[in-house]
Amino acid sequence: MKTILKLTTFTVALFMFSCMENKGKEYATAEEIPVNREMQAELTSPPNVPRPVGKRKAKKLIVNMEILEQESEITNGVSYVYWTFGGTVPGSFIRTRVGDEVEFTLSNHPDNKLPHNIDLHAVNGPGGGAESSFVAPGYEKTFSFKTLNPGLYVYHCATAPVGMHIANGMYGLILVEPEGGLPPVDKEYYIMQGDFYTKGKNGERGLQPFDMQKAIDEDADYVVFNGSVDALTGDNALTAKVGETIRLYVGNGGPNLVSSFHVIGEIFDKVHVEGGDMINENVQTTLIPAGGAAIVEFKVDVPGSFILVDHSIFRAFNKGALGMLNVEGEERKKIYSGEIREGIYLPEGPTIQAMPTTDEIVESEIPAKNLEEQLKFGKQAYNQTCVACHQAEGQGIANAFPPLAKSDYLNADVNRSIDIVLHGLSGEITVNGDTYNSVMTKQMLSPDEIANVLTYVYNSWDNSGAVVTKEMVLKVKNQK
Ligand code: HEC
Ligand SMILES: [Cu+2]
Repeated sequence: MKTILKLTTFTVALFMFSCMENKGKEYATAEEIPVNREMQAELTSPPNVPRPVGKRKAKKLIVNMEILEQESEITNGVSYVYWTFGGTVPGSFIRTRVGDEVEFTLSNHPDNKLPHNIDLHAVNGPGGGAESSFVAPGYEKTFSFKTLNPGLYVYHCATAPVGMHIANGMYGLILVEPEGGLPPVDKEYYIMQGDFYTKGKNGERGLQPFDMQKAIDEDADYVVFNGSVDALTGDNALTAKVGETIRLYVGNGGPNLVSSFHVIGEIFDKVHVEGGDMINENVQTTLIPAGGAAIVEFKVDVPGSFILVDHSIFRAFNKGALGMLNVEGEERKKIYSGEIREGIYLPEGPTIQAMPTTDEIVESEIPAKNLEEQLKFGKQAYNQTCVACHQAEGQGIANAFPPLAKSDYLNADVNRSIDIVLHGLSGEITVNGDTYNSVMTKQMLSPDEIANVLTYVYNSWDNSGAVVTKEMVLKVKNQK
């Protein structure tokens, strides 16, 4: 009796074991994975991604991609003719699984001027599909491929001059999920960096044509996420809630620059290095080659604004490679305290500290056209430079930074205010009855920007409504 029981247990265990063995090794190679039925692929515009593949079986996946050449803004007042896969830069996100048979149709809109094609790095075949997909305006081409390798892959146009087609925005990502799918997360987003080369300098207004020489010299005017400077800021910022897990599919279209992708205030719990199987953990900055990708994952632990950058940092703050992830939820002081105390620290004594002169600052390339624009640019400048001390509503901080809101000192003398922003201020002053004896360093702004920021200040928070022009700033500047 005892022996029989033992024997049965053994057989059951053996049976289960062989089943498990089978599950993982159902097919020796991805090529052997059969497909049954077909389905239309869901394509999405950045920063969105299609629904996860999960446990679905391999299928014949129909992808219809349309090429559109269209003009839109790269930043405020500057437009560019983008060449796109699906009407966006980067192009539509394609989500597949290993073993899918992708039937890809590339159509070139009749209004387009040029022939194009597509090279998908997820393809095993000549040109990644480029040779079979070369298509003139008003035509479409179909080819098919089987996804053999899981991973996150770049696709791009490969029509000569290849660099120009990529520089104009012809790139995107295709994800090939492994058998069984990727582990679930709370939020997924699609981000792709690209460098742009325009005839005019960064910020120069109007329709800017592509500049071949700058592209050859790798001298980018714009380095951006998702095709334009504001694609991931302000109302377009990514969002999440405290405690959520985030997965970012990050690609780099190039054409030239390598991205040092970093999220300020976060650590990547996991990085699928170069979009492949290797997972690195606890990463601060991950390199994403031109024509490459990475999957980064992290949990957001505290609320706040987390800034996505290319940590080649002038690209972030001067060329546009900056995005935002806004996280809402309860503070968690144990993880991050916020500011605990503040004091004034003046190691060099109460004199104005040495800073580069305003003459060394390049003129702002974007003079405001009218008062409305002056206020808009002025607000931007205020939030970049003045807000740290004078605070968001100009209320200042008691005993340290005088208020700009309803300030009698400010409203009494416009030229004096210009002088303060140009050259800094130290010594005792009285603002609205309170005395301050501190130091404001000279501000690193061009005459245009000083005019804008002061006009914004004078037209906010119950101030006098004075308008400051560049000429007024230059007059004060040249008096000294
Ligand atoms: C690093 C901190 C800091 C920054 C940044 C800063 N200020 Fe000030 N500001 C001060 C301090 C401190 C004083 C008072 C100096 C004193 O006590 O002599 C002051 C005084 C002033 C005053 C005169 C007093 C008043 O309240 O009316 C004006 C006007 C002013 N700042 C404008 C600006 C503007 C505009 C900007 C941005 C372009 C700016 N400040 C950026 C610290 C700063
Ligand atoms: Cu093209």
